[in-house]
Amino acid sequence: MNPSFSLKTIFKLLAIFVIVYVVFYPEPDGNSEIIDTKRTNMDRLRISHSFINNVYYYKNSKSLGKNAVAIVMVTDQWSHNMTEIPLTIIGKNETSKVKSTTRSQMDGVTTCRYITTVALTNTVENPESLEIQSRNGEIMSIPFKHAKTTAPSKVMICISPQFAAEQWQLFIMHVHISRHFGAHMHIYITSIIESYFKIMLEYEKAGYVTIQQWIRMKFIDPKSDYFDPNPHVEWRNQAGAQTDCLLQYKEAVDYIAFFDIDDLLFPKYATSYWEEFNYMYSLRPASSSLYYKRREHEFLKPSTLDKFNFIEIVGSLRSSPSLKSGKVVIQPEKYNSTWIHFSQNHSKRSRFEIRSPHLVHVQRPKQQNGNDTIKDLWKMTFDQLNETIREMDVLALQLDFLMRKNDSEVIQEMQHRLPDSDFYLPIVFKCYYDRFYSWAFDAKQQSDNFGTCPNADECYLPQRQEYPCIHSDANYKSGPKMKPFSFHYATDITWSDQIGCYQ
Ligand SMILES: *[C@@H]1O[C@H](CO)[C@@H](O)[C@H](O)[C@H]1NC(C)=O
Ligand SMILES: *[C@@H]1O[C@H](CO)[C@@H](O)[C@H](O)[C@H]1NC(C)=O
Ligand SMILES: *[C@@H]1O[C@H](CO)[C@@H](O)[C@H](O)[C@H]1NC(C)=O
Ligand SMILES: *[C@@H]1O[C@H](CO)[C@@H](O)[C@H](O)[C@H]1NC(C)=O
Ligand SMILES: *[C@@H]1O[C@H](CO)[C@@H](O)[C@H](O)[C@H]1NC(C)=O
Ligand SMILES: *[C@@H]1O[C@H](CO)[C@@H](O)[C@H](O)[C@H]1NC(C)=O
Ligand SMILES: CC(=O)N[C@H]1CO[C@H](CO)[C@@H](O)[C@@H]1O
Repeated sequence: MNPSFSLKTIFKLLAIFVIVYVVFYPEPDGNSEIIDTKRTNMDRLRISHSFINNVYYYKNSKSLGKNAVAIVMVTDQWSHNMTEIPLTIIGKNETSKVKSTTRSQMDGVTTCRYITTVALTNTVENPESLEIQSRNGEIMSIPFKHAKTTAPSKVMICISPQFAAEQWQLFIMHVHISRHFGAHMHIYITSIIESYFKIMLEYEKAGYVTIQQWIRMKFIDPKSDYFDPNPHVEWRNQAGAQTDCLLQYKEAVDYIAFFDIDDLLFPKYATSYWEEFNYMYSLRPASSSLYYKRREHEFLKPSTLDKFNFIEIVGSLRSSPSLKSGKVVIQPEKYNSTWIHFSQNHSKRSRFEIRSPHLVHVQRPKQQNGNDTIKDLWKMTFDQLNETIREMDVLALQLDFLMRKNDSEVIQEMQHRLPDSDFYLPIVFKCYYDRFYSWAFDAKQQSDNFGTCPNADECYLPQRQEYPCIHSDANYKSGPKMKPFSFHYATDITWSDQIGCYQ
């Protein structure tokens, strides 16, 4: 045997082994959070993480078909683009098993790593389980709910998530206006002052509002490197909450409005929202949405419930000449997802922009107690009220408010524990201003945050002994290591009085 030949062979084999090892041995995917406080790291990860907010099953959907499934989640769009990569869903019932693929759409900005995503498919009838199967063969079971088939009203107003919520005045105003014009309010809460929360629960009992927890997203067992979604999604995933509201009421109502708590709409052509929206759609039936621009307003915010009076509040309203980007009212069969202002899956031309009325945007109240520092930060001018609010409606609102208060011992008891001046508003407003409003609306383009993901998750919120807070809480689950998307979700969602007033 020639020893040099066998040595050569050994070297060849070694070289082949090294090449095979380099090509096929999986690069480790880590297991840790990548910290990116500047929110500018655009690295692509081998695995995109995704947090599932909710999964809905529709036995019969006008727009999604029979046995439809809608998954609403946030996905890391910079690592993998879910609109280009279908997911495989396995639905099982007693007798059948159906494997289908999804079609996804995203709604949000490309400047944030995580984006609201809806994946749609059709599956077995009456599924007992739903699973996602990944390209690497891993299977994960996902919890699902039946979408609603009935609702308290034909018009739903979905209110984006509230955190460190203290402006009970805005809630009382909005919830009575919503009720008076025939809508039901669905509100998402992350954290809220306890006394305010107890009053909100009274309105829920009386059938004015439905309250739902909006939780923080968490990857409890990520199994590969990840970015925390909370600081890397647009405004606490507000678009996700609005999309969740759309998907749960999709088959149950005629109209859905995606508003903030400070976006008030007074109908102008009819006495109820339902008739007003019917009328608007009759003018342009093919519209994807009714688009109401927002007009800034200031008003005198009462410091106590005793001083709360719709006649005085409306009397103090003053309008700004400027109009800001608006909010939409939609027919749910025409929408599968939405963003904060409208769905980006519809052309601008398809939106019916309503010339009048506008939303009465009450972001800038003046206080009876306390100073108004937010007004110095971002200055605006106000003149006499330039929106139509009927006196008859204002009187009815005041009467309904008095009756509600008179009817509820809890409201009477809690009213003395409500905060009489703003504490969190100036802190949150300053934080939002620095992170976003300054460069987006107030021409301060030298901001360090120019063009970055609109998010204020890292803003510091002090806590106060005298005003305890209720916060959403949950347990979390992570699926196996799935490629290219790994999924996480929450279970046992509840309220906690142990967390405090945080985002
Ligand atoms: C919503 O999804 C359904 C089912 O995939 C589709 O037929 C419909 O066109 C979608 N609508 C919009 C507005 O994207
Ligand atoms: C994802 O893919 C869609 C469809 O191809 C495209 O419109 C969108 O810009 C892509 N998003 C990103 C972040 O690349
Ligand atoms: C299971 O799904 C199949 C296919 O959708 C359907 O034909 C069957 O009726 C379903 N079984 C039950 C018990 O709903
Ligand atoms: C305004 O009130 C806030 C909190 O109530 C306080 O921290 C701040 O110093 C006050 N500012 C002025 C100018 O009085
Ligand atoms: C009131 O609004 C109308 C249009 O909606 C505008 O033409 C008019 O100038 C406004 N008046 C004032 C005083 O701002
Ligand atoms: C308030 O409630 C009391 C009894 O509960 C009733 O007698 C009174 O008429 C009510 N007042 C109003 C304004 O509804
Ligand atoms: C304008 C727009 O983005 N339209 C898209 C809406 O979603 C459907 C289905 O995903 C696409 O086919 C459209 O191009």
